[in-house]
Amino acid sequence: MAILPPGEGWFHQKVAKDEKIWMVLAFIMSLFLFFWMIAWHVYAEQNPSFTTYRTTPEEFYSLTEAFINKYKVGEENGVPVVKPPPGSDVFLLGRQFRWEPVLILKKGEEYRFHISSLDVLHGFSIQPVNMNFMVFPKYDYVLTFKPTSAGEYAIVCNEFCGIGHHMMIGKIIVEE
Ligand SMILES: [Cu+2]
Repeated sequence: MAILPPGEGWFHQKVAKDEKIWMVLAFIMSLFLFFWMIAWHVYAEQNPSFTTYRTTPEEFYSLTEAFINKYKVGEENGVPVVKPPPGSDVFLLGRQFRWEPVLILKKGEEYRFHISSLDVLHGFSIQPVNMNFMVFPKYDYVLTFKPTSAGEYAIVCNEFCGIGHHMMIGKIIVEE
């Protein structure tokens, strides 16, 4: 409720000229932002197209475990290091507070990534290329991934997920 009620017949009063100008400006601005919302997806290459499927933390965990056991080549600070063959399905799991496994990929080859969370919402961010995806529990986030330059990339979590959030750093190694 307003402090003072508006005067009689306010609904039928004419809109003032400056108010009309602001309405038009706001409309143009929202169209401009709406256009960039779509264009940014294409030009910025930071949020690639993906599909999501329903899963459960248990199911995704067992799929990741099977994937790790199949292609494991070593371990780094207690995190398994996995080298899947080009073209294969790759499982990457986010949980409080780590990403697993560490992946070794081949430059210029395509992989089908599956990303999900075991517990809460995490943010998947590859640095320094700055690609960002949201990682939800119960959703299998699937996208085609093709590394185009060799090197070591860090995966940081960019959604605050708890007390150890700042330590949640994973790794992708791209070989020539
Ligand atoms: Cu996190």
